[in-house]
Amino acid sequence: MIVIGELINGMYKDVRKAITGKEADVIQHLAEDQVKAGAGALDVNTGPYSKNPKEDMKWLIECIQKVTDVPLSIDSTKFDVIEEGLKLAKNRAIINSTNADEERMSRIFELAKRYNARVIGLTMDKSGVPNNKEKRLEVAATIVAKAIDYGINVEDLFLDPIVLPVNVAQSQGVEVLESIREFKLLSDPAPNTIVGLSNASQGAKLRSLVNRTFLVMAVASGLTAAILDPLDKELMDAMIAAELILNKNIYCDSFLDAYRKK
Ligand code: THG
Repeated sequence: MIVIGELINGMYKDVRKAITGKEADVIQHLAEDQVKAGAGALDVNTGPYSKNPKEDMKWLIECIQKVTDVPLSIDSTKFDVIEEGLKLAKNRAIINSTNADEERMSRIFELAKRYNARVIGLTMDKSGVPNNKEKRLEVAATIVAKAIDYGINVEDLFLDPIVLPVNVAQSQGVEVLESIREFKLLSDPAPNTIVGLSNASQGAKLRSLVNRTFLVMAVASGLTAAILDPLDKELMDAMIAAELILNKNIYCDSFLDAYRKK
């Protein structure tokens, strides 16, 4: 599993405050702590309130890269913000994200080619997020075909079925899990699959429990990457144990420590 730490996001109050006040140490601690906890990449999102997202993206990436070289997932809807991130990223970046809109796919896949980046493809189009797995699969197939047209390797593509909050869209959990299973059949080699895990528990009371149960079920469905909170130790333990049960790691009594020392 590729774990992408979600905590450097202007959606969080402390991050928003750090961006406004240029408190580099806050961002750097978040970067270091997430990597120490097992994140193999970091999502970077200036948040919905940023007045100058391009400048804020630059500042965030410069802060982060002073303390770690892990790949960055450049999380923005704006092309100029994404390109700014791609220019600055030292390591092979992940563009987060395109959707199935023709115009957006063209521009994002061109950027991915130019900067040798990987790409997350959200399975949504102009009519929004599908409410069943059939439609998600249809949209995913469109993204895979377009990526191949642009010469992107499918191994560098991450299909995201879009997790919705369980408290308002309870029927969508099973559609997402079945989508993960079926996206893998779209090409050989299979595309990666990814979820923004914490979406599942937004507005719910027992957030951590909902997140880790969803993650285990998604891992069992073949999920290969997740944007999540790596500082949630029980969540990471559950993920490691799920991969153990799926025979991805050799059992020993101290399997949690052994995984973390990898
Ligand atoms: N897919 C992809 N990228 C994504 C998402 C996705 N990026 C953003 C998001 N979804 C994943 N990241 C988060 C980060 C935080 C939260 C949820 C998803 C979150 N934040 C608290 C909340 O809204 O309740 C903020 C609380 C606070 O202010 O402290 O839950 O799906 N490709």
